[in-house]
Amino acid sequence: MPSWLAGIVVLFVGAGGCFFTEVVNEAPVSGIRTLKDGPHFIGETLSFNATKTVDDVVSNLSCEWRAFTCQDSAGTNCTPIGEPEFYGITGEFEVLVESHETIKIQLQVTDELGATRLQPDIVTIDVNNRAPSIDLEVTGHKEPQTDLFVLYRAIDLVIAPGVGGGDDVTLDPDGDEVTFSWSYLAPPGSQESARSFDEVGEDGYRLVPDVSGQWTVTLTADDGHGGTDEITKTIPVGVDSPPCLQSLDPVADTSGFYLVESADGARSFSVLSVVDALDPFPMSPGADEVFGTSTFRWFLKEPGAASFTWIAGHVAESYAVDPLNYEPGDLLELRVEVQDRVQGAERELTCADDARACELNAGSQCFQRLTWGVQIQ
Ligand SMILES: [Ca+2]
Ligand SMILES: [Ca+2]
Ligand SMILES: [Ca+2]
Repeated sequence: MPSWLAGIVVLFVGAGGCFFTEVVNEAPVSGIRTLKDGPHFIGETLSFNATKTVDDVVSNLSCEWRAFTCQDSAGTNCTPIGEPEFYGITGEFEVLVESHETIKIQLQVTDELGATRLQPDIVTIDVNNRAPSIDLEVTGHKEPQTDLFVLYRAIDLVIAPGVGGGDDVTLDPDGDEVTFSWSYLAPPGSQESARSFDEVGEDGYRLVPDVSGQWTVTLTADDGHGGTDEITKTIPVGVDSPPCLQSLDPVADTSGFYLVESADGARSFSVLSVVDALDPFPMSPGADEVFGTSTFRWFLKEPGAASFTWIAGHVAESYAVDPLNYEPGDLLELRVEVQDRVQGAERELTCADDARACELNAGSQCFQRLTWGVQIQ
C-alpha cells in the first residue's frame, strides 16, 4: 500500500456494539489560480496560489511549487527556475519573468499524512513580446528663411527612443537586442558618386545631399522576436541662400567717396567677412570637407569711364588702389561682388551697372555687391 493510503482507524459506535474499519486517505484535490490575467511580459512578477483545494480529512496541506522555463507553449523541453518552494495552502508563489520562454508552473499538494496526487497541477504561461519603439532625430544646418536643410551640408540621423514608452523609455520594452536597417531615397537627379550616406558611430547615419528636393530616410528595428518598428523621415533639402557681404574695410558708403592720399601710398579695400551657409569667408575653423569659401570678383570704374571693367583673374578678398596711378582729384569706383558655389542664372545679379549696392533678394539687407567711391587726393 502506498504511503498516502496509510489507513486511518476510525471507531464507529453502533447499536450492536463497537467495530473498526479502515478509511482510505484520499489525496487532496487542488488547482492553480493565476492572480493576474495576461498578457504577461518580461519583467513582470507572476503570482499564483492554490485553489479548489479540498481534502477528505481536515489536515495541514503542504504546497510544493516549482517553476520552469519551456521552449514551447506545450510546456515541454523545460528547465527548472530555482529550487522548489513550499508554502501552506494560503501561500502565494511568485516567479519573475526574465525571458521570452513559456513559463510552466507546477503545484503538488500533500496532506499531512503524505497523500498526494500522482499528477501535479500544471499551468503554462506564454510570455508576450512587445515591439521596439523607435524615432529618428534629424539635425543639420537649416536656412532660416526657408527652413530647408542646405544642399551639400551634412545631415545627421540618430536613432532615438520612440514615444509611448512612459518614463522608462527604451528602444525595446523587453530589453531585447534590437537590430536596425537603414535605407534612403534620393530625389531625381541625385548621383551616387556625389551624395553620401554613411554610418556614423553605432546609432546613426550621415547624409550629404547632392540635389535639392525631398529626401527620405527609413529606419526599421527588429527585436528578433517578431517585434518590429519602422520610421520614415522626410528631409526637405534646398539650395542655400546667397552669400552676404558682412564686413568691409573701409565701410563701403553707397554715395560718398573714400579719400586716398597720394602721400600715403596704396590703400587696400577689403572684404573682412561673408556670411553663408556653405561658403562663409573666412572659412570656419573645423569646417567639414563640403565647405568651400566664397569667391570674389572685382570691378573698377576708371576716372571718366562710362562703365565698370572686370579685373580678370583677381579673386583675392582685397584690392589695392595705388594713388600714383591717378591724378589728384580723380574719382573712381571699386566694386566687389561675392559668389557662393551655387552658380547659374538664379544667382546672376541683375542690378543696374551704376547701382553701388545690389542684393539678389530685394530688401534682405544681404548684399552681394558693394562699391567704394574713391577720390584721389
Ligand atoms: Ca487526505
Ligand atoms: Ca521585444
Ligand atoms: Ca550660399
